[in-house]
Amino acid sequence: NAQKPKILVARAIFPEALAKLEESFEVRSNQADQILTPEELKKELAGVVGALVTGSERIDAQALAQAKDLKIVANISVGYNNFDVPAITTAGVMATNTPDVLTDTTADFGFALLMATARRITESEHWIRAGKWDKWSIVNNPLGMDLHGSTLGIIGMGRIGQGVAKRALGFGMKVIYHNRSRLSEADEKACAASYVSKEELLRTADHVVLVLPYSAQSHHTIGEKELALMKPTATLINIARGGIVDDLALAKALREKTIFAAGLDVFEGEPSVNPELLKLSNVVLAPHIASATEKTRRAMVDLAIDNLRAALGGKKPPSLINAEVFKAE
Ligand code: 8YV
Repeated sequence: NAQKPKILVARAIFPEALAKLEESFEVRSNQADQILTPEELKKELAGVVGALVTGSERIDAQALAQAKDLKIVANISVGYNNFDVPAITTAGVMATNTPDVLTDTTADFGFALLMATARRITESEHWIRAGKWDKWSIVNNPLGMDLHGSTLGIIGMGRIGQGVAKRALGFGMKVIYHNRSRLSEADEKACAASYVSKEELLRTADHVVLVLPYSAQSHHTIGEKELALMKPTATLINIARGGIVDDLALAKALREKTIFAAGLDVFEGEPSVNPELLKLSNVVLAPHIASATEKTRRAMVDLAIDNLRAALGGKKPPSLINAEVFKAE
């Protein structure tokens, strides 16, 4: 139907969601799921009025150069460091993300990594599979670190950080946090969390969880200097973004056991993982799956589609990032 507006779905989505979109739109879909090159992305964006994208697609002036009809770019992701927001705004395009729907699922995964890392779960499994488990032993089996009774340090205290803090209460952990701005007294109370400087957090926390957005300012928030402040018994969990941690410096700290272990869901240059990290047993690796449950990934796709439909229907998208672009019709 030539009358239907054209949209781009840059990556594979659930078939039912795609089928529903096809009722209202002429869809350029990519169920093969290969990541478009910048050149392909630029071509695909030319001539569509809306696009569903993910963190893997960089949306900047170059990508938008020929996108004369584009009204909305809807990220299927809460983090939007793949967006050059000023460039998108200059192009008069609405930008949206998917907050809230993934908060609890991602906070749960923070705890999955905390547990797996502190209690050496994946390392233990590899040990069994390698046929190394020949007897129960008091001292010669993998010994981990406790979560209960320990101090949890959270860097980045947005929705997900607060979700991690609330879970920590159930584990009997003391929670300290660092954030660009302090939480309100009521929010601090709800999380039973105390604000500290980044240095104090790194010095005193037994487990450090990173949940801050990636930006030029947060690049290498954890590098050699910061790792040196941490306790040799401490663990580091990254469910934020690759680039927040200097992975090479982290590999060195893990190798030299200046920290106990790390749990990583995100990596600098992912899906490549620094080979130095791959050599180590005291690191738990996950392929960027903190939001990956059936229910939540569907909710993220649905919210991105709600944003797209709202924008193309002249309504304000529910999670609009650049409100200045929206003009009520
Ligand atoms: C996304 C994420 O799956 O929401 C985020 O910020 O990191 C993940 O939930 C990923 O960014 C792909 O878009």
